[in-house]
Amino acid sequence: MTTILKLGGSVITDKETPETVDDDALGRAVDAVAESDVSGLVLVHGAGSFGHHYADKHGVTPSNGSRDAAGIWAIHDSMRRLNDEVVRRLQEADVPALPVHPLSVGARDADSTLSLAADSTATMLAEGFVPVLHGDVIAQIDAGATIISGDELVAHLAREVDADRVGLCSTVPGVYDESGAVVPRITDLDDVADALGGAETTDVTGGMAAKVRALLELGAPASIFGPDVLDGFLAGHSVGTVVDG
Ligand code: IP8
Repeated sequence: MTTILKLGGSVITDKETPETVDDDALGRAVDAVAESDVSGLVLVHGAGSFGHHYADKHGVTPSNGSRDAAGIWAIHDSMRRLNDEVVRRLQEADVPALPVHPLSVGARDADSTLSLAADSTATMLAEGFVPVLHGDVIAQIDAGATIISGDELVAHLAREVDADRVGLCSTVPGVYDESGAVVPRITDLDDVADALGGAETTDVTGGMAAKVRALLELGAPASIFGPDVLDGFLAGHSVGTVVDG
């Protein structure tokens, strides 16, 4: 059984203050992982108040690359420092966490298709470690380096490691319907197209609609939920919104 869990950047950092870990929130997430008996866990975390600031400063996005090595390193370095902290806290709680830095093990080709040396993550998993990846910069053919988000890593890894379950722990408790209630299950984008602003507009507006569309194509059930039910997700319960195409 393999589970991929993404901890959103805004869950584990203080978004208002640059480069600040939300110690309490990270501590609660670490405790939930440490106290669960989930085996075969891959963790991915986002940037929060770390990488985005440097990505903006150096004008690097998922589609706009840069060849400025110092700028690319500044973005990566901030994410590596956040990752160091996440891995350190997990290890302190006796979780056998090890870092995997996408910049060092992956690349995109000219049409943006991602390849990751998934051997690294898969071998760590097979050996009983908990690989911890993060949103990062990544070299891209003909573009220098571009941003790779945690969500994109989750979608890629779900196929590479043949995940059985995927969880996205974010600051919202799930996908809301038009009345503001959390939708328990989505099997088709049409189920929530009205609430999300219409399927046609999703690529432009991004946000939750783009997330749901990507999750519908995963081939594994994916849950979107808030931090207060992370322990329930890790215990195998249905929490938040389950997206299952
Ligand atoms: O927070 C963004 O990852 P995300 C990564 O998962 C960088 O979107 C470096 C800005």
